[in-house]
Amino acid sequence: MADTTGLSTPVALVEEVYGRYPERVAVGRRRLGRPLTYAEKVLFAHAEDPHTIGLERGVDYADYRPDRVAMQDATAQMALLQFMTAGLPRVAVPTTVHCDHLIQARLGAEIDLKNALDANSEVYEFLRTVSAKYGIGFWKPGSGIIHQVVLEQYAFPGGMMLGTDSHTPNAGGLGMVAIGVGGADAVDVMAGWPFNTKVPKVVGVHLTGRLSGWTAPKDVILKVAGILTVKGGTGAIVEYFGPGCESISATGKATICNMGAEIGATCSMFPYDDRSAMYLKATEREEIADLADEYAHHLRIDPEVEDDPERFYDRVVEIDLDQLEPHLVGPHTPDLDRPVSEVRHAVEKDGYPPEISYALVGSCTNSSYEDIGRAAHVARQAKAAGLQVRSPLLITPGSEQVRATIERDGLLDDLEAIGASVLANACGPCIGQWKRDDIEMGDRNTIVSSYNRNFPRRNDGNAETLAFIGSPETVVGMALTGRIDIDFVRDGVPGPGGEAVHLEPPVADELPAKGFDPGKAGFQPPARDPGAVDVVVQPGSERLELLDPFPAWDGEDLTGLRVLLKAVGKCTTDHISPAGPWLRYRGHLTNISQNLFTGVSNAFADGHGNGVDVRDGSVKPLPDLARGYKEAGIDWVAVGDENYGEGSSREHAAMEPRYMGGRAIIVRSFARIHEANLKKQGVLALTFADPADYEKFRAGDTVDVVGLAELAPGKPVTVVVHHTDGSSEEIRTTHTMSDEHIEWFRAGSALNVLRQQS
Ligand code: MIC
Ligand code: SF4
Repeated sequence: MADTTGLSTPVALVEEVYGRYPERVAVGRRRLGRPLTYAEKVLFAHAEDPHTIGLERGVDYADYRPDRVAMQDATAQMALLQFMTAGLPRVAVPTTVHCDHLIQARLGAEIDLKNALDANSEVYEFLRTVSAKYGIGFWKPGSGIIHQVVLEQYAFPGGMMLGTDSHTPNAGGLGMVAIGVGGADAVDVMAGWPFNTKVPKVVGVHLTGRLSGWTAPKDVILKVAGILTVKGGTGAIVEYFGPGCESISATGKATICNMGAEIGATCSMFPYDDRSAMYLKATEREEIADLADEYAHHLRIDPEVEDDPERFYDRVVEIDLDQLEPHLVGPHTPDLDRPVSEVRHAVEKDGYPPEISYALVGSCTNSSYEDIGRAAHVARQAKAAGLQVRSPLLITPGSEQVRATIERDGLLDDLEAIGASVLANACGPCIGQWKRDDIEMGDRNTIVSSYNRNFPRRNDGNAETLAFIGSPETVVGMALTGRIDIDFVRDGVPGPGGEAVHLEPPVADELPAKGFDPGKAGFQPPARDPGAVDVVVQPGSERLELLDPFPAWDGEDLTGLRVLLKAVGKCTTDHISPAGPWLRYRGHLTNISQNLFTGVSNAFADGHGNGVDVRDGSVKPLPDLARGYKEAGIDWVAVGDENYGEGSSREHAAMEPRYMGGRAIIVRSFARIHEANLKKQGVLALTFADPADYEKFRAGDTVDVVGLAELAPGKPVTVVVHHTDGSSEEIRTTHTMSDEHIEWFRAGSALNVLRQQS
């Protein structure tokens, strides 16, 4: 066990997993009576029991045994606070913690990292000591963004992992089923329990042609997002197949899988191929590549599926890479896509400010050696033509290894030579950890990034910043023109004397010819003597707080609940529990609850984050209103629209409502991770049987949720809405609770059940 939390996934573990494939795949084919998709093979190989596991996609719940868990610092705090209360001596599966989210971008890599170390020392020390004590590998601040580090060190074809971050599917670039979850799901697996989830549907994306020219892997997922929309992947694994796959590098595939989070997919994945083998070798995992070669026929779809995909996938999307153009999506949602060549029409039609105030390259999605190499190739050409960026350009390398290597190979110099600045190897502006001094709040402005999310306020806290997303080379091209409405590919970049400079399509090595330079060591293995490690949570700390169990259900129907809010339009986790400055309180439930619903637009009150106190009609910030109700012993519900809880895996968006007296969230539809998180925390996650019933909720209503003694899987739940005029209406809602989930509701939370049993 001891070596399982080292710098890579041990070959013995990979061998053990592959050893299961022949028999498990045969069982799967026999039970389903048909050939298998690649995702199904990986799932059968990781099923708790392949002989009895439910088979019906999108319907049955099933238990799986993931090979690994990874957590980033902003979610690990709450996950580990929960794990600690389970009273176990160490984690049951290889687990790592990565410090990446808490570093604020402001003045450049070195100084920002130093400031983060000062500002977050208490939290880092907590994570370091908990990791040391419980057998967890710890990656220090500055070592890189979780998903990039996982891809470089731990991901392997045909494996399965969980990560407490929605972009965990990045590891699908190496053929892994890598699923983003809330902390409580990760805690189950760390405690030795299986991961319970709905058997996913499988969407096939058939790639033909070859990527070439200015078209990048990012454009594949931007296109897919446009086709499937932010809801289209919900409950599904998106599996790429077809001859086009081999034209994409392993890190390019990771980009595509990473951003599959934006269409709500459970995860995305590519089959194992030569490009995966090259990447494994370049990252010093030759033995894993050799093993994968041996099992290669299992690490891809069955040929019959490839020949007749419509029969075996729930949906098939066709993309011809030869026809694919560079895309730009946004603002405000990642599925508003159009080719770069058409952006000028969108600017004319929708009045987006065409000048770019900032251009940003990096994030876990697009910060590989190849990404930076292609961006640097554009920069070299620009420099040769006497160009400098017309908009400030910020670069965040994905990992210390990428940073050290691009520095050694001169790629950073190329970018700096046209005016780019380099930030720390961390999330930075992608998660609102960005201190901008160039605009005032409320200033309308346009930014372009190679990131993955673009919800309002996401990057700089300003709702008037319009964020567009494209590939790294598109972002650099646009930084050179300084405008989104110039098609730099066709029309060129205005040169110093006004003439158009035509840039060649970017070309770069996908892997460093001289090998990776690991840079500064950032890994701390678990302690040899865990008993000697003290984990400190200071009483009175504003950053960390030990958790009190949520109260168990009292066996009564929930009656007289207030409607705290009715969310209008998009309600992502960034609306429910914003990040940015609030990342400071991710380990302190009481303090972070002060941000509850502050980004939501509520049908009952103007502005953002306001609600009406029905006791006196006053308008208050929603967190204050919720707290006021809580203190008065008044429980409440929240009502939401489609895809409620889209976005992040942060379980704070479920724990905060629970902690503040929210008993049920009633919506038109949920995003997967958020629904799972609500159930884990003992909140009733209810969906309108008739979506039109959303309209029935009015200001001042009270709500009863009845028949709870008979709560059962598949059985609708009745909600009674009492209006202020004395009338009432009955509404039918559905839920996806299994017997186990109902047990969590009764016990008060999943953690309470774990505590009772361990
Ligand atoms: C994000 O991109 O929103 C985050 C920050 O990485 C989150 C996790 C978090 O909120 O801590 C995610 O995507 O899961
Ligand atoms: Fe970090 Fe942004 Fe990636 Fe989330 S999406 S892990 S905040 S870089």
